[in-house]
Amino acid sequence: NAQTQSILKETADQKAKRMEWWTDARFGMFIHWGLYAEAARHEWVKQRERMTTAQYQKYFDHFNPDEFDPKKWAKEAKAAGMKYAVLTTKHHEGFCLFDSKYTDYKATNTPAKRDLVKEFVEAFRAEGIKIGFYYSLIDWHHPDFTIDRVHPQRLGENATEADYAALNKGKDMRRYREYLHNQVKELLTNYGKIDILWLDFSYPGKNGKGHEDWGGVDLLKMIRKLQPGIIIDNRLDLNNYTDGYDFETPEQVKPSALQKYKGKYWETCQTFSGSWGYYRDENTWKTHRQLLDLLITSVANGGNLILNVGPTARGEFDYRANHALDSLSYWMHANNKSIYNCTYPPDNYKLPESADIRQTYNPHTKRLYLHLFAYPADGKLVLPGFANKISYAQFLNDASELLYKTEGGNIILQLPKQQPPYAVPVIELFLQ
Ligand code: JFZ
Repeated sequence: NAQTQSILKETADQKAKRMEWWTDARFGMFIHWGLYAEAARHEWVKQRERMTTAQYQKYFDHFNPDEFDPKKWAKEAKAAGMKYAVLTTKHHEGFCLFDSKYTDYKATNTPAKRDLVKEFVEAFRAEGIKIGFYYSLIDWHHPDFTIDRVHPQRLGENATEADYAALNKGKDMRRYREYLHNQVKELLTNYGKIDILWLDFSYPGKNGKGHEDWGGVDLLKMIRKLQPGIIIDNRLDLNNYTDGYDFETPEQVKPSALQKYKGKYWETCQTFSGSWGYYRDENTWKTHRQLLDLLITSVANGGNLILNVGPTARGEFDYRANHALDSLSYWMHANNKSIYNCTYPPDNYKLPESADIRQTYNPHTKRLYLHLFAYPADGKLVLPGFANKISYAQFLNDASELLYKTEGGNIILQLPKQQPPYAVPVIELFLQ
């Protein structure tokens, strides 16, 4: 898929400048919140269980998040070291957390009676956290959005073309397209400066939807015009344009799969437990160490991590999410210098590939960070070929000196017997 056409005229340097705060930030919070939090069994519940809009109505009628206080969310995001936050203003279910004039299917008409997006924006901005909007291109509520065979859950595997034709009779995607453009315009007009737009998602091809269905080129032009500095994900299906998006979005991949994105702008989106919306009975929560691994390995490959929280229907983070965020905040408080403004090191500072050490590098300060996923039992850490490359070594968490000697072309660091009290200790090397 050659990228040939261009929508904006922007040089690589101009783009780098526009992206700078985002690449420096490295760590963000995703928030998936909507009516599906009440079902508490996946954000795709309407589709998975083939519920009609009438059957889904009970969640709208009962949406009453009595504990919603985004100031608390913002404080937790900040404590964990997250520099930006992206909220689902509308997910595939079509429910709008914001007060849109183009629909009645919105939070202000539920018992919540508030514009939840507005409160989110104010609370996070007050903490100095950059603001992102997730907006679903897919809409299972809008009367003109046609249902496609690529999502066969809606009608079941055995549904025929005629079944789909009957389901979609009278629907007009042109009207949906207008609605989509109008709502994106509202979001980018009524809430001040918006830093990120996360559109989701396209599934082009026969029986699918792509940029032509969304009016993608015009949409992108409008977005850039309304918010010139905004950073946009790659799910609008404008991959054939040099500037049809700003960053790639590897989703729920393993740390070992992140290497192939090196050199691009990218952000891996990850959940705590598997689903994005709150899922009460899910028992597949990642360990705190796995979360740290995702963060460190993202930066070690030159990318960002956006970690998702699915608040409950009462508007709170689940205690397991709180616990994980606490654990990350403890580590980040002591070690965030190896994350912010960092990327992978230049080739001449690369250690041999190892499962036990992940390296990051700050090109501004020229410091190299070694993340120890295994602590050497004898305290000896050999850095092959590092003779004359470093001038000082310390632990990052407490700036305590690490003694070393040169042997042959190698540096041998002598670490204390006792591992510092962090799941992944970090060594900071001052390069010569
Ligand atoms: C989408 C949503 O369906 C999901 O609910 C969540 O919001 C997530 C962040 O995004 O899921 C996708 C979208 C695209 C791919 C995979 C899952 N993809 O391109 O592989």
